[in-house]
Parts: sequence; structure tokens; C-alpha cells
Amino acid sequence: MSTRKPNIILITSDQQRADCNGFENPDLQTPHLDRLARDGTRFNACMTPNLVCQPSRASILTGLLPLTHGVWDNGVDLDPKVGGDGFAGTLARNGYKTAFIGKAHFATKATFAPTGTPECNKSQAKFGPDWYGPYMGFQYVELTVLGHTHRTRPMDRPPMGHYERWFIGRGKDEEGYKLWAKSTRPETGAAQTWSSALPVAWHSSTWTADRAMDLLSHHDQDKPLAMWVSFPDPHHPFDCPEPWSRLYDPKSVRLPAHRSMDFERRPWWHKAQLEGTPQLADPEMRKFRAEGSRTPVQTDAQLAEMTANYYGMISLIDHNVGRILDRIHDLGMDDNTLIVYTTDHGDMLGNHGLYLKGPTPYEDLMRVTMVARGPGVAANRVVKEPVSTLDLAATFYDAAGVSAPHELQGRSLKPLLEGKDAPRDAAWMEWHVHPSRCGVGLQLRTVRTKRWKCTFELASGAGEMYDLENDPTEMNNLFDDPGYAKVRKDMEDLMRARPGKVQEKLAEPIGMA
Ligand SMILES: [Ca+2]
Repeated sequence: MSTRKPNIILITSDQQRADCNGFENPDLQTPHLDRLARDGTRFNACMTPNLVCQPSRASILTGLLPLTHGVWDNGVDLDPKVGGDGFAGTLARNGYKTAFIGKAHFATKATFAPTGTPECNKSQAKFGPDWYGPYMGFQYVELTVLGHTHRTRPMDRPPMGHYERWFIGRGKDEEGYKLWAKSTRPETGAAQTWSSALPVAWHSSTWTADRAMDLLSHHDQDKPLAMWVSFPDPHHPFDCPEPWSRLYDPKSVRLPAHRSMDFERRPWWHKAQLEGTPQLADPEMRKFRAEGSRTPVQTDAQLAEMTANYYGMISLIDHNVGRILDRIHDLGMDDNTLIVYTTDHGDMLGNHGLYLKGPTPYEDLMRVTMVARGPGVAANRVVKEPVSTLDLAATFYDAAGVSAPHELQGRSLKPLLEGKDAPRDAAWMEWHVHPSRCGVGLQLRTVRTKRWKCTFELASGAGEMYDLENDPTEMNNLFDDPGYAKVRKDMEDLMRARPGKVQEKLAEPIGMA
């Protein structure tokens, strides 16, 4: 057994529901994630500490909750000092080579003014073709910045991000862009959905795996490697390319049993967030935000088309995870590599009549896939304790035998990964929703135990509480039920027992997302 520090490979997707993998849902084909689950440990109550990209990703990197690292909503940048003390910077200072491939979103892309970060679409000039990091503790980076190309938004010129530069640099960008926007099948009018004609070889999922595999092959194995490989899919638009768009027949996709809006049983903001006007001065951005957070009600056929494409995007990611796993195996790195697969948040996918994401902390959004395999990790085990992607930084330090640079709010998963009995009380979600998002300002705090989930909106005092053991689909809101006052009080105490300090003064947003 090697005494060397283990390699750490974190693989993430973007917006992948916890039940959208083969081991939780036989409708999906993810043989490589299934392989990880069979050879390792998976978590069936892993929570994300926020329901959108930027705060969640900053928490994965830093091991801090959003109101502590300061990224309290999309449109707020992670302070490079705080990011630099995340797991990448800390491992780099302890002898690791650190690398990032894919979608970072540690900083805002669509900003009101240039911010000087490599992800800001008004600061490209600073980051030319020779730039490969460092960034937020990662010594080497190759980014996809555009991420989720919409048909209506052409690529920025000059291109920003390594994927975009590669896409355009091949000299077939106009052709590629047209194919991307084109559909290979008649469209049903499903929101943000089409079967893209983009060749899969030009797709960001392929590129992300290619770059990660190349980096693995050229890595000097005398040094431990910590790499975050971040696929930008299956985030909307649901533009799955062939042949993956044909893997799932919309006619046989199962839809959620309860797919109509049910605001009468929900706290006020569920409805208000769909009716408010995003408070943004820029009319272009206001329109984009309003459309982005409002998806028209889908017919069953449209929802099935959307779902089939979403599943296809996940199977394409899985295929590329398989390629990375094979490369790790071929390089003889299996025995000394901890691999974790997770995502930043889920997608409503039509449940409760809602789509994409928003300030509705259902399990659809808050519960995420997490599976790990590596030295000492128990095989074929399912952990049911409420854990969090917040726990990853602490877990990596534990695996590497290094100390955290400051107190963390996540806890190492190592005992659970080793098959030990290590009960957890609760996982937290927190989100100060800015009125620029959907016209309502919210201070959401959610606490999730094995059995209960309770959300408090601190400004209005409203909330929602569900008994997940007897009501797993979250239909009966018990928040104001006098029969459950004691449970609610206990949950409030747990919510207030949130570890660490909340930043007193939160930064103003500098853009949208
Ligand atoms: Ca995301």
C-alpha cells in the first residue's frame, strides 16, 4: 500500500437531479456512474447548500456556507482570497498539483461592468490564448465560460474560455454554430429543448473529458493530483446532440405524478417568484432574467421531450465519465485515487408544475447525486445520513492528511466512506434571493434532517415543513400545523445552530449570473 497522498478527482455536472442516474432510476442509462456506485459508496440524502450555481460551487470549493463565503446568490463573485483558501489552494500548498477543467462559475459572467476575472464577458482581453491559470487555487485551468449556448445568443468575440477558443479556432465555427442551433427532429415547442445537430465530437461534454484525459496522461505521477472536472450539462437549454438525443423515446418517458402548480398549499413566495418583475435597470438583462426564471406551462408531450433530452445529456456525460475512469485505470492510478461524482443542484423537471430552478427548496433541487470510490472507500454501500456537498473540502483534507486553513462548516465524509457508523444531525441550505432574480427578495434558510425538512423565510416569518418519511413527495406543508409546533421549534433551533459566522455585510451583485 502506497504511503503517498492520494490523487483526488472531483467530477461534477450542472443541474442533475439526485434521481437521474441508473442506480436510483431504472429509466436512465448511466453504466459508468453505476460502476462507481457499485465499487464505492453513494449518498442518498446529499444536499446542496444552495439551489443555484455560484453559491453552491463556492461552497464545494471552500467548505463554507454561502452566507459565510459571501456568494449569497448568482451575480456575486467569490472573493479570490476566500477562493484561494479553498481545497485547491490548500492542497497546492501541501504538495499537490491542482487543475480545473470545464465550467467554474466562481465569478459572474454577465456583469454590469468589467470585473477583471477570467469568467467576466467584459474582461476577455486580459485572458488571451496563453492564459491557463492560476485561478482560485487551481494552478492550471481550462475553462468553458459560455457554458450553455442559447440559440439566440451567439458566442462572444473574441472568444472567452478555452473550449470556446477551441470551438472557434478549428475554423468551422460558423458551421458548428448553425448545427448547434439546428434540430435533427421535428420540434414539439418544448421550452429550451431541441435535438441538436452539433456533432458530438464538438460538444462541451466531449471536450471536457478529452482535456481531463490529456491532463491525466501528462501528469507526473510523482506528485499527487487534485483535479476538478466540471461538465456544463445537463443544464438547460436541453440541446442534446445525436445519437444521445435518440437514446430515450419521449413516448416512454415517465412524467412526475403531480405536475400541476399547487400554490394553495405553499408559502407565499412560491407564487410571487413567478409573478414579480425582476428588479434590474438594464432592460435587456431584465428581459433575459424574466424569461430565464419563467418557463411556460408545458404539455405532457413537451415535458416528455424536455425530459428525454435531459436524460440524453446525462447519458452523454456518463459516457465521458467512463472515458475518464478508463484513463485513470489505464494509467495505473486506480489504487491511489479518490474519485467523487456530484453536481451543484437539481432541476424541477415538471414536478409541482415547476421547471428548471428557483427559490423552492424541494428535494428536486436540493438533493443531489454524490458517489465516491477510492482507497479505503467501502464498496456497494448506500449512506442515508443527511450530508452535503459542503463536506467535500473537509473530506479532501482528511484524505490528503492536511489541515484546513480555517474552520470549515462541512465535515469530513471519511468515516462514512469507510463504512463506519457516523450519524449526522442535519444539512443546511441558505439563500438570500436578490430582487433582481424574480422581483422578490427572500432570506431562505432550510434545514434538512433524515426525516424532516423545514424552510424559514426570515424576512416574512413564513415557511414550509415536510415529513419526508411519510410524505416523500412534499405534498403536505406542516409549517403552520399546531400539531407539529414542537417539530418546527426543533427545526428552528437546528437552523439557528448553523455552524460558523454569517457575514454581516453582504456584497452587492455585480451582474446576473
Ligand atoms: Ca448550476
